[in-house]
Amino acid sequence: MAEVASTGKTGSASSTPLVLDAAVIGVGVAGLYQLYQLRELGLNVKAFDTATGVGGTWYWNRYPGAKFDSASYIYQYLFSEDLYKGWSWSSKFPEQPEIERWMNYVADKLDLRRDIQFSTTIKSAHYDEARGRWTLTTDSGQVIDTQFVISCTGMLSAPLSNLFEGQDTFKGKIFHTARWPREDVELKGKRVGVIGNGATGIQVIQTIAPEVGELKVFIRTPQYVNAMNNPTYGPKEVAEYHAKFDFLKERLPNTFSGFEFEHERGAWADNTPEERRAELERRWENGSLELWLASFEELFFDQAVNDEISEFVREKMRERLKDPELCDLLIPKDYGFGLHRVPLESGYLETYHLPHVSIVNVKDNPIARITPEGIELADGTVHELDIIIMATGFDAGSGALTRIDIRGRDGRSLKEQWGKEITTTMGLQVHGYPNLFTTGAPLAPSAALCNMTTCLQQQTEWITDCIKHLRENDVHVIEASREAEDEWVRHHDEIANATLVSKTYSWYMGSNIEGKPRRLLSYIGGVGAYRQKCAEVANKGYPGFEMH
Ligand code: NA7
Repeated sequence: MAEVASTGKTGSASSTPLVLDAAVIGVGVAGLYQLYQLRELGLNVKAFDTATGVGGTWYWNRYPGAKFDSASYIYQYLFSEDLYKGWSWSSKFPEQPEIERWMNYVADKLDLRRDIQFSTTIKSAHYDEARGRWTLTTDSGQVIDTQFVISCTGMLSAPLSNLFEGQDTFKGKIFHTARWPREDVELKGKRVGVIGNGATGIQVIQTIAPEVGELKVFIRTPQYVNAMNNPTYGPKEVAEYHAKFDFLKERLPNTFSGFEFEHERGAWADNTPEERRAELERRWENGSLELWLASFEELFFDQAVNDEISEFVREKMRERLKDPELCDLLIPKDYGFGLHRVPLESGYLETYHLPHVSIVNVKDNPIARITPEGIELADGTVHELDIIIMATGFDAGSGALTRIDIRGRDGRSLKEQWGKEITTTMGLQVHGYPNLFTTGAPLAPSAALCNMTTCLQQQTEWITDCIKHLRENDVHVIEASREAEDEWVRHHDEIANATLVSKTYSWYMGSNIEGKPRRLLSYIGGVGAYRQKCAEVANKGYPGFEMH
């Protein structure tokens, strides 16, 4: 095992490199568990994170109203019953501070902090083919020499925070939701503008509306929503879900979406209209992502079925919105339910009944720039504001990796490559980048259509098993072959292109960023099916991966 030459954060590029077996980038859900597993395996491993604390997504997304859309009791690690049962949630969908506390609990319980270097951004990662090792450089010039790199950088961690001309001229304050400050932001009585009404915008809007003086919501694309049912949990409920530990451990990795629920009614055509309606009502009433991810599979690929379910949701939204003008602005017409990420909400629609809340429709009259006073639209109208909240989303999937200067064999650049076409092998490796493993990456099930903890546990476990295999067989380098990658991309595309999701504008397809190559970023063949395919590769000794 390699020696650790330097454990501290060092200040200059010329200092002795920190020599590791494995470097984990990011200490969110994936990174914490990956660090733990590789340490258990006996590797000399360290994790690095830009943040000052653990949590990843749950460290950065501390905006007002940030909370789970996955049930808390399935958003946990299932490898340790002790770890699972040592934590109790206060509700089904708790808020960010509680989630961040949970991640700190995990880090402490597994004694992970001694191997985490915080306040450290990995700026570059270059592969040296002769040595079969990577050289990483941090923002402070520290150099890390490591055999393996495992990116646990998250699917949604590169915020689109610099979108508009003139942002730096604004006299008030601008915040992107994923960079919300740790200290309190005074919103009381302020004129606030929110740009974006995705899952994030909706949580912000419904939370801050009662507090602010005036709220203008800049909407380009309306969203289907599903009302959240968020019961609180006391000792009785906690005991009930703790008792399901074995069931959940078995169930979650094998469902379509990594959630507890599953499509149960069979084919749409095999149900009578009454049965379909009853199923939709039942899933709707559950107030979770069930209606979307576990009603009828045809929702994702059969236009007629999607039309009918979309109309069901529109009807529900109309009942609550009442006002025809609001219905026109807030109910989607030109794409189907479930083809974007479906946000859960609590009183979001009713927010627009408040007299100080209004919608600025920026579909045909887009935001042109930010001025010192506020937001200026294409027609010259200026909306004067004190605070602008950008709930404008992320460079999803690829952005977390392309912002690092990653160079593989022959100096090839991942950023340049993915600027032309985004490909991976099962979302776990990229051909041309030996000994680099990726989690939450494109072409694997991830945030879009998966309970993240389910998928990230499975991916990090696969990587750990793979590294164990390499060590046991005295193999130093592993790289996905060109053929294996092509084959995976073909399989991924075949499933993706048969869905309606791939025909719809959204970040799922990379369409929220001009010039980003289009491809469904998440594998949509199902979490259970993906897990089986990954297990098959491992069980057969990693065919399609070149080793030496
Ligand atoms: P999303 O879902 O990407 O939403 C971003 C929102 O910002 C969306 O409503 C966009 O409208 C809007 N947006 C982005 N750029 C602009 C401009 N230039 N003008 C007007 N509106 C704009 O990000 P979220 O953070 O809400 O959610 C990301 C994921 O996090 C979510 O799916 C969950 O998995 C958790 P558009 O739809 O592009 O017209």
